Amino acid sequence: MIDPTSPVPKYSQLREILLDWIEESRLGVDDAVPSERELGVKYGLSRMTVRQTIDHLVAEGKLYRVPGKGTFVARPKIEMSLRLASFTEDMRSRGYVPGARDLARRIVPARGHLARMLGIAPGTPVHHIERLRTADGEPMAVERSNIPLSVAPGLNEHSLSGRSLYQLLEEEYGLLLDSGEQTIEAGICDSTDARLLGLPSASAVLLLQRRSFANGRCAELAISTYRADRYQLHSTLDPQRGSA
Ligand code: 16G
Repeated sequence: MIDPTSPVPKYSQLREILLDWIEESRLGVDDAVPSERELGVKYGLSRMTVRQTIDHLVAEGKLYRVPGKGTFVARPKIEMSLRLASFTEDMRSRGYVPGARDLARRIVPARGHLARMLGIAPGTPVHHIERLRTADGEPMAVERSNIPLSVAPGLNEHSLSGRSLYQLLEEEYGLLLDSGEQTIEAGICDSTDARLLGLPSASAVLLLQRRSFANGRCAELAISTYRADRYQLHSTLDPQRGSA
């Protein structure tokens, strides 16, 4: 029930109620949330207050709207792995069937930025591989990998459709990635990635840039676009102790 005497704003109280329904499984994924009018009547709230709560939950990705149909409970987001795992391993460990659709494969000379990031001389040839990554057939990310030709000569002759790149690098080239670094930032997807990911244009995405190394040598620079409506980041935090 809403407590009108509470210092907690009414829209926050309604938010707590709706989140309880979701977390206690009274409302499951894709279940319809009662209409704004029904919620207003049930809790004695104005339509505007109810809308404010629903708008926030939609913006957070907890609910989604279907025009003309109503508001529904969204799927929980996937926690983005912060390990040096392949997409295939990561998806399998979560019970999804990983997939990859080849979008482009070419060999290009690395220009300034790319060459610097890979630690190679400008003009050195690299494999450029673009793939759409899927989980249970649903588009999740567009990945653009750059791998120096010298790291994996002949890689372009191997099909990557439905195959793990990391597994291929290990099996064919004995390449074991042993360290990596990654930057993650918020972004807006361009029209190409929006179309590939099946998102409305200019949707929010997570932009990832990962460098992976084997024996101290950079083996891959991957620039990826991940759906922000399906991924979230989670980390544990240690207290900062003993520093000046
Ligand atoms: C991850 C890596 C990507 C790598 C891919 C290999 C990020 C941002 N990307 O998705 O760099 O190419 O795994 O996956 O983490 P695969 O072995 O399943 O092809």
